[in-house]
Amino acid sequence: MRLDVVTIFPEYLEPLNVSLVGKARAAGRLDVHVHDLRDWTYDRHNTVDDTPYGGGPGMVMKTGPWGEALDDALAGGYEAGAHSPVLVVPTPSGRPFTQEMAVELSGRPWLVFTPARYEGIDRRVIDEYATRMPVVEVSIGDYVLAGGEAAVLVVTEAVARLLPGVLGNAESHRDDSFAPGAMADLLEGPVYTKPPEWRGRGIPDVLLSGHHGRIARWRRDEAFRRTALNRPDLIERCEASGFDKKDREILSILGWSPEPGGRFWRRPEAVEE
Ligand code: 6GU
Repeated sequence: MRLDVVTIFPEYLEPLNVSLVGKARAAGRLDVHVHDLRDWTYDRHNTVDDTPYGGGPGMVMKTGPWGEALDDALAGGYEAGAHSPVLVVPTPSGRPFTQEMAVELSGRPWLVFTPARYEGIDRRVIDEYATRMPVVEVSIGDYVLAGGEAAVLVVTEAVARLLPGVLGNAESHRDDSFAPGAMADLLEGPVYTKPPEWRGRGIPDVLLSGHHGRIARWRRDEAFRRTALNRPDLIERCEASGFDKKDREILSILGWSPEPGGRFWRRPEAVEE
């Protein structure tokens, strides 16, 4: 997979050299090209922004540098044999970034990121490239960052770990929270490793029992516990028909009841943890 990132803070993307993403690059699975937007400015101050038409606070990133930077980055990619780019535009006004989007993007050969600062990029730039390639505007959550670079790191890490051969073990993301299938729609429960006792704290007996059936059930119960506590919305949106008898038992203990519509709702008298 090829990645191009155009930014006014290339050094913000340094973490792409580290850890899993860095290894994916070293292994030749990821080909990353970071471009400094200011390389496409020609005035003494390397201006990339200007005041917004219609007035209002802040500054807007100018068409000129973005257009030339993207044209050159795209030309460079095509010359190197890349094809079928997707333009990924980080913005708090974008579609919420999900594991499903990460899976989709991980199947594409070429992602081009346009992290912006200030109030964002002149809309004509996005509209122009949308005539040439798919564009996805993504938000990584309901808060406002000072710029899109951190979002590029987030999206890249989520995508890179899904690339064949990067995580080493195809099983490793089958049980991911939010992965389609298996533990679908539940958060993962707690995990433990050696030593068996630490500061007077032991390991849940079941995990030392060697009884795979009971261990799987315990893990699923813990997943329900954590999901009910931290993400009740995930349980509310589940089809109750996907729950077995033991699932219903743990949900009842946690204060959830089946409702006629085929979902679960939380009884108001249920107390936290
Ligand atoms: Cl992608 N960019 C910015 N600036 N803020 C955000 C965001 C992106 N996602 C959530 N907040």
